[in-house]
Amino acid sequence: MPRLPRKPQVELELTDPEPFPAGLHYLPGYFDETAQGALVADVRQLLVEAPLFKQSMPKSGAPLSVRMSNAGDFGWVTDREGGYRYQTVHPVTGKRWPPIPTVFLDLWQGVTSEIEPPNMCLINFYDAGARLGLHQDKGESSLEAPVVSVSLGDEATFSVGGMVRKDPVRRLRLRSGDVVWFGGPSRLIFHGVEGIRPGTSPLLEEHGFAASGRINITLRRIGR
Ligand code: MD3
Ligand code: FE
Repeated sequence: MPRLPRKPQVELELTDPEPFPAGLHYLPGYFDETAQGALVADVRQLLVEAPLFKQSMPKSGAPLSVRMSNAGDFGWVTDREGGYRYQTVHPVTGKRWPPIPTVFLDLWQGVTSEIEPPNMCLINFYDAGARLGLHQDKGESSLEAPVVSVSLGDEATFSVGGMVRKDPVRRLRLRSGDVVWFGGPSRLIFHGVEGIRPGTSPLLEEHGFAASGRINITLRRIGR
């Protein structure tokens, strides 16, 4: 039986005529190469204290392909037994998370003008096979505060949907040094990372990272 042709997927770029959802701010090339190198050095140092670890889904225990760690007062953690939660200690070392590097605090202040600093910094590491399915960031009382993200290393195909899962998704290529931040009405939009393009950036290897891939940093403020 002949198969129906697949609908072509259009890669949307900077020239995209569609406006972004209100509250989504896309700042391509925010950090230049020198600044990106300094950020990688900060992240590397942070990961010595708080190594990347494997997380798993609540109930099923299915592993996430993205390895993670955190900095700040709280970290985002998930496992089969405990489900999604914020906690003050690394689940493997049992130690408090290291402080959020100053450059990230400055970034938060510089782009959002928020008075209160972030108290949570999630570090996501994507290797060639890693992806993050479409999801909403729905953690507790963090919705009044924005989320600020920085991409470092290999390019990623980022998908941005709408307020319900079945809303159409558009794709955005996130490159090393890009900043994306989300405030107000855009905080609950579905989003995900379809995958990375291995070998598109030498940044991580150039700065002593053992593995190549992509690092994404997200800054948040959660209430407590
Ligand atoms: C849109 N991280 O950690 S960052 C996550 O590239 C996450 O690692 C992705 O989604 C990554 O939860 C995307 C961009 C981002 C972060 C937070 C958002 C997009 C968002 C919150 C609301 C809507
Ligand atoms: Fe997210």
